[in-house]
Amino acid sequence: MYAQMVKSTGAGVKSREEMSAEEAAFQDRIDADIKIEPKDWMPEGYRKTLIRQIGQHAHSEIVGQLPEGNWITRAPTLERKAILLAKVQDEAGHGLYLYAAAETLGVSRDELTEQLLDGRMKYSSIFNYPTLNWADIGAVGWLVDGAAIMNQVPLQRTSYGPYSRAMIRICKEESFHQRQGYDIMMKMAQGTEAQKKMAQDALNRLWYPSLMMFGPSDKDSVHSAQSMAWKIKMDSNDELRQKFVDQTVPQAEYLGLTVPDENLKWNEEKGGYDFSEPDWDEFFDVLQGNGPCNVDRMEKRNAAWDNGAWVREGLMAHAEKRAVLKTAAE
Ligand code: FAQ
Repeated sequence: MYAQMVKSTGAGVKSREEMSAEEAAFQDRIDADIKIEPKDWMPEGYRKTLIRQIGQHAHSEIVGQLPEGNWITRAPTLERKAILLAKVQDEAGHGLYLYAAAETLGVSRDELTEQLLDGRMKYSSIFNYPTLNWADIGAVGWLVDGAAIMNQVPLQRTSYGPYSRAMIRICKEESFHQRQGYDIMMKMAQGTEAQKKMAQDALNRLWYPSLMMFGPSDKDSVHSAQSMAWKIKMDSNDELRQKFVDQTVPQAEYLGLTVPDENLKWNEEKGGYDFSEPDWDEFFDVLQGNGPCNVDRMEKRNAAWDNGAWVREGLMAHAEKRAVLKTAAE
């Protein structure tokens, strides 16, 4: 029922000769790094790809509140609670900027939400994993926000103006999120033996799901070629995953924690680490709705939508009343 069953169909990238005059002019603007704005002409595929990616991204921010929201009432100190509350609120804000960016492409927030709730749209696989102990909240900030930033910093230069501008603000906030996560990990890693064990356990469980956030390996990424030609994506999935590993391994070493990968090794020649691929069968299984928390996440989102119906209806009735009064006054 809650499978994220949108089927991927990777179409080939058109050569210059195959493009219409409008498409060629559009590609020239992209190549010259001129931003595309909502009222500009754009190929239908560009519009659809943006709606899919921005919508998925917005849904990830909203569903992504659930694993951390789970710990607001159980944060170990008042200060940690206030920080976590602020972070979770930021994620809601990110969702709203992104839905607003998607709306400029002609799709409403309600339509996107309905597609999430009935399984036609995806959200990031990472949020189908549980947060079992307080160190997981540290690991989410450090690894999940860390992976999110790695992906989103280049997206500040993405070709679609409203998406690019939303990313600039989101990235600033994500940096704070990443640091608060690393700060929790520092405290845990320097704490008692039991706390250090919790930190290592969190890293063990969240390492590979974090690597999966960058998407399938390049050979299986159906959208990358076209999305990169349109500068909707700036780097390939594998390029970003490599950068994330290279940045994160020294941070784990500084914490005195061990990345759970026997094959992890510095490769002098490539100037980066060799590392084990995540289990891609598990990744695709999670996308099919079979992760540890898929059902729970979607039940919570459906309940929130249903329970909020009276607020939406009240706001609509109020807006209609105001419109009638305004017309009468004119
Ligand atoms: N999970 O051809 P590609 C965050 C799907 S924000 C689920 O490579 P693409 C903040 C993909 O949609 C995290 N599905 O696809 C936060 C496609 O299926 P479709 C979200 C995935 O789009 C932190 C199929 O696989 N960030 O965490 C995933 O070119 C803490 C084939 O894949 C963004 O969304 C996945 N991990 O590249 C919040 C960033 N990976 O649609 C709270 C923007 C792939 O054809 C707490 N998005 N798929 O049915 C992107 O950069 C891209 O969309 C990728 C995927 C890189 C995610």
